[in-house]
Amino acid sequence: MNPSLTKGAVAPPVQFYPDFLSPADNLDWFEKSKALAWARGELTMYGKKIPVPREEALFGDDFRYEYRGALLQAAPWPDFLREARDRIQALCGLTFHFAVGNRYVTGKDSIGWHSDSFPQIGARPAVASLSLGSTRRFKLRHKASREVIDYDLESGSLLIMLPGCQEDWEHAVLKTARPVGERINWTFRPHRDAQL
Ligand SMILES: O=C(O)CCC(=O)C(=O)O
Repeated sequence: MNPSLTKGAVAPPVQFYPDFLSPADNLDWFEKSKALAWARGELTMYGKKIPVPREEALFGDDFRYEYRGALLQAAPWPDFLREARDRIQALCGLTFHFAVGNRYVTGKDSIGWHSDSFPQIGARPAVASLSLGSTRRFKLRHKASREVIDYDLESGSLLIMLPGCQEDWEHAVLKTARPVGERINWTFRPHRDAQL
């Protein structure tokens, strides 16, 4: 079911394109994504270092990005990812300068509740999310009403979180006990310094 909107709920400020990619690009870009360099970082919880429950990658224009407390230089765009960025920009008229990749190898990989609100992506950013591989459930939760809306993000789907979404909503892809295959998600984001 896509999306699960309860009667009377507030609709989140998103645009959803379930079939953004053709089946051919879908498969090709998933394989190309898998072949990139991925890293499973560490985070500190209650003073203990634990592996991040997903693999990550960072590509983009020539800027430095603050990422989990470190200032990183994004690797240059692979051709297919730049093309994805260009196609998304042409579709929605918004501008994106870098992409964060999340690779969920099994259902144990996840990303907890959060909003993408870092000073570097500017005020009221739009964030575009392209999914490849296995379907996972993407959850949006309104910060005030706690209303939760689910999107099952299939391969080739594009969900654009419009300005206001990060301010009023959180999102997550939670662990699942269901047997699921690998999934890769790219979130395309603006960079404040490009807008100066
Ligand atoms: O994998 C997803 O669909 C969500 C990724 C995400 O929440 C993020 O990159 O901030």
